[in-house]
Amino acid sequence: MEVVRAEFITSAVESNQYPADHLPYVALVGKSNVGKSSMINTVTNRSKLAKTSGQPGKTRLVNFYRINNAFYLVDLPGYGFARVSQKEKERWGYMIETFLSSSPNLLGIIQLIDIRHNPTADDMTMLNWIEHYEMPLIILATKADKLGKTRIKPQIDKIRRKLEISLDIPIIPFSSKTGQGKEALLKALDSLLKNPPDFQGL
Ligand SMILES: Nc1nc2c(ncn2[C@@H]2O[C@H](COP(=O)(O)OP(=O)(O)OP(=O)(O)O)[C@@H](O)[C@H]2O)c(=O)[nH]1
Ligand SMILES: [Mg+2]
Repeated sequence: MEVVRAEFITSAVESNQYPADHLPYVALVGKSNVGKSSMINTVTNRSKLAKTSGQPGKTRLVNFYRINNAFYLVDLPGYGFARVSQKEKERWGYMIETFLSSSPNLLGIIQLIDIRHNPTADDMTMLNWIEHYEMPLIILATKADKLGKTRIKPQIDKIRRKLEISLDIPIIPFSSKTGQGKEALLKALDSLLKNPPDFQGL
């Protein structure tokens, strides 16, 4: 797939604020600061489409980006960010849960995990949820530029072991800095969109 058009459409809290055109959604989930918003900029070749920050907790709403007038990449607030109030955490949890439980056109999920770190308890909770609903999943191991080339494969193998996922779920080493993994991700998105699974949303 080539991204020829990418537009920010809207930010939402409640499901009645989501876009009304019924195009499929592919949602990005992961810890705060893992690189979700940066990934959107990288795959769309638009360095400032999604707001990013060195400080975790940048994305605070559910943001919809329409790609090629064909589907949405949905940027969700990150989980596991300790330095926000309990009230804010609950609000983010509410937005993520609302999104996941009221998106009949959710086609699949991209879960982002920092290639340098073991998956967190929150990553495991999210993965269990995704597996429970048999939701199609692509995993990106982000910030691959921060590891030497020879360390990438062993680290991917380690993450796969920790996640205990089957070999047919891809884990793509990815870097928003160098563009590594971008083609593999676009290919995985293509096959998700072209061969939508039986899964019909929740
Ligand atoms: N070296 C490197 N830095 C990255 C990469 N991706 C993201 N970053 C940096 O990591 C920081 C966080 O990136 P974001 O894209 O804002 O992360 P996020 O997951 O959207 O974070 P929240 O909105 O808080 O959930 C920024 O300083 C980015 O420049 C990458 O592939 N390589
Ligand atoms: Mg973000």
